[in-house]
Amino acid sequence: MLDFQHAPVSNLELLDDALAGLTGQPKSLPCKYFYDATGAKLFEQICELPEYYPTRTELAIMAASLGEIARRIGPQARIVEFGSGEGIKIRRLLEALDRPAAYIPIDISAEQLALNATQLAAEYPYIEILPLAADYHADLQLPKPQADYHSTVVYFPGSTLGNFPPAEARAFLARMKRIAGENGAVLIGIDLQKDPAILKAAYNDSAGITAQFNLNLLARLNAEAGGDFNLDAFSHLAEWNSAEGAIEMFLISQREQQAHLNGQPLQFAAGERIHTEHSYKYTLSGFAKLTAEAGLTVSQVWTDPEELFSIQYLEPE
Ligand code: AVJ
Repeated sequence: MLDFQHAPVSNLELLDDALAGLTGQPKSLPCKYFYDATGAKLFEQICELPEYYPTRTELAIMAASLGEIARRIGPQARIVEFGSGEGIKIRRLLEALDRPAAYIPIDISAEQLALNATQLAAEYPYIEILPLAADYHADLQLPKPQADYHSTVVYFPGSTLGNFPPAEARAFLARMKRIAGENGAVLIGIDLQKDPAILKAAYNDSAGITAQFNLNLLARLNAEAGGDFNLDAFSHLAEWNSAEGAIEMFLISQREQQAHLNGQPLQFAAGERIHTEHSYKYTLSGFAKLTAEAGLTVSQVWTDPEELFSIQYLEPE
């Protein structure tokens, strides 16, 4: 048998997940693999695109409502964030809060986490920064701050929950509720349903950055999982699925072709799709229903004047 030229496999988990997704029907790849160093940079560029409204709208809502958000949270809160908090959002929040007791960023990438935590600790010497390197799907033992704390608030910005299908989103909300505890809360960014033309433009930008972001999955397979994908033979597609209430991204095979992963052949028909991402968009009532199913009540919603995006405060029932 012919052996194809490919880089050695350096990421076994990626190889396993990609083989499972690409030998299934329909084909798919997990969206968590978008964010290697190149993908993270491309996502930063996406956030700056004129068509991509979520990031700038969430920041504008924050800027307009920070005082109210801080009052809701109250003094001496322990803030837990899923993600490593490299961004502007956590800084705004920490600066607005009344004597925050601690900030606990949770991230699977220990290296990135340590880097960001060191940076934040230097900027906010009066806040205990207690990074926790963990997979946030596993059970977590949160670090205890030295300072007294009044409540625990789980912060999950960026509408990242939108990447989970409803059943997983519900389970994840229930998990956040458990972490927040009885007098705690969840502060979450949720993207809203709107004119599909606005949604489609946000995921099909004219500069083609989202296409590069999507195709980077194949570049990663080539670099880390022994792949030999021809990136020019796949194209980017993002569609609004109105039945699901989600933007869905795909990579489409431009012709009949074969690619390999670690020597294993994979066949693609002309026009065949690889599903790469769900980005669920909610109505305010739809999201309230979902949180209720997870035992959380929406106690306050902040939106922009056009109701493109929302920041929501959820408390245990
Ligand atoms: C990081 C999940 C919020 O779904 O809008 C951006 C990722 N994908 N463009 C989103 C993404 C394509 C983004 N989230």
